[in-house]
Amino acid sequence: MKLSFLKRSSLTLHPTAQKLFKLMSEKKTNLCIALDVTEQNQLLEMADELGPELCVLKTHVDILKDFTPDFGDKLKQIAKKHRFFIFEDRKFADIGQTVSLQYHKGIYQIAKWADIVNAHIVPGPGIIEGLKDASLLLLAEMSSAGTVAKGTYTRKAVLLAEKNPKTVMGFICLKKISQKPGFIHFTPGVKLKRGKDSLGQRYRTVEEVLIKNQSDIIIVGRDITTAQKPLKQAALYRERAWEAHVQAIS
Ligand code: 5BU
Repeated sequence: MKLSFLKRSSLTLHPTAQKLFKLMSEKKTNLCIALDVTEQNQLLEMADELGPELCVLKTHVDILKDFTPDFGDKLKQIAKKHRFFIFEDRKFADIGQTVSLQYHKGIYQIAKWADIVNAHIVPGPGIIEGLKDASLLLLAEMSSAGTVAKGTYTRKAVLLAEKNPKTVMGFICLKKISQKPGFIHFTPGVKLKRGKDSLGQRYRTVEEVLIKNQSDIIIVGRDITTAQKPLKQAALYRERAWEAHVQAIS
């Protein structure tokens, strides 16, 4: 089934998924940028510069060396200005009680500023219960070489998502893994050319991910953030990804 993002917004029970599908459709972007920088101001400046190009901005708040409690509010203001969602790639992986505390409490207070978070399914369904007030992506597959998240494990993630459509809005995966159109597929490990880094990351191309593998959103980090002109590079990825999406559903 080849459906537009707009059509799919009416086929999900998840309010954040509905809004994200609509946003992608209106803003014409299915690009998520991973801003893996270690200084808050650099992150906020890049978010402001690249914001017009993306639908989702992905953070790893625990790599910031100068985090201050106003970070979330500042990022939220930029997200509102440019209309994008904030995805904290926290990869929760503990029992329900602990992940609930990690999501709401501690230094980062993730629940206050992140629209989307993700979780491993290793602990079983309790992790979804513990994060039931979050908008959750399940890690069904990973881009790294030798990942054990495959086969039965991936299928289990899909089953868990389908049982919890009001909490789970989609997946981190390498390809389309659920036939239910309400779930959004996010794929990391994307570059303009296939390849790998020196620490196990594997890259597929934009077209491979969106056309051949039928994913929805590409997550791109260093190839944009370390480019000489990040905005120009982001615009290029945005264009390639949107063209690939249009081709995939036509
Ligand atoms: P890169 O610079 O494009 O390689 O960054 C990829 C980002 O996506 C980085 O923040 C990773 O933590 C994140 N990522 C990933 O690369 N692969 C995965 O399977 C998952 C997350 Br889950």
